[in-house]
Amino acid sequence: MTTFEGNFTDNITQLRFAIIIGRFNDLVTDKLLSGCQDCLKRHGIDVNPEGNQVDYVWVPGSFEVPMIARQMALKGGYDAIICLGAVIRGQTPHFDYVSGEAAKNIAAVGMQTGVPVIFGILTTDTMQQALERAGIKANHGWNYALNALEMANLMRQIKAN
Ligand code: INI
Repeated sequence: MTTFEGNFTDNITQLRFAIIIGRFNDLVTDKLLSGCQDCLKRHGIDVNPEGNQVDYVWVPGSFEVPMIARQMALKGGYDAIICLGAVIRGQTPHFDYVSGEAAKNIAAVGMQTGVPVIFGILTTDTMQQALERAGIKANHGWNYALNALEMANLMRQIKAN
């Protein structure tokens, strides 16, 4: 029998990623993206938009992220798709609708297409909490990229064996 476990070294130059970023709260999502790119770069991925390893898609907000993630997954050729957004609670129930739909539909994209989709939508009560998770204390974007690398590698291993 076999133990499958993703690593961060195999086939690095062959991996391809799509990153979908919500522009809403871009003070936060810009930083998540930087963290993401930093991690990918340090693992040997060419993050240049003109290169052939990472494609970037900006959408209006987190609500639109899953639809484009699905489109990119169906287009084919990506080892993993990273979804970035920031939903910050306001005074209305809007937060619950946007964050709920984003989470549910991003999960559905992975399940329906078989392409690993990383849930990188921050959901916080305040802007301060979001910024803390986007670089002030830690940058969750870095971890989302690490998760994408691991899942991309794991998926290749499972398909090859
Ligand atoms: N989109 C976000 O990404 N974060 C939010 O906090 C947010 N709030 O609070 O409204 C938000 N709304 C926009 C939404 O994602 C859609 O772009 C919009 O509803 C149009 O479909």
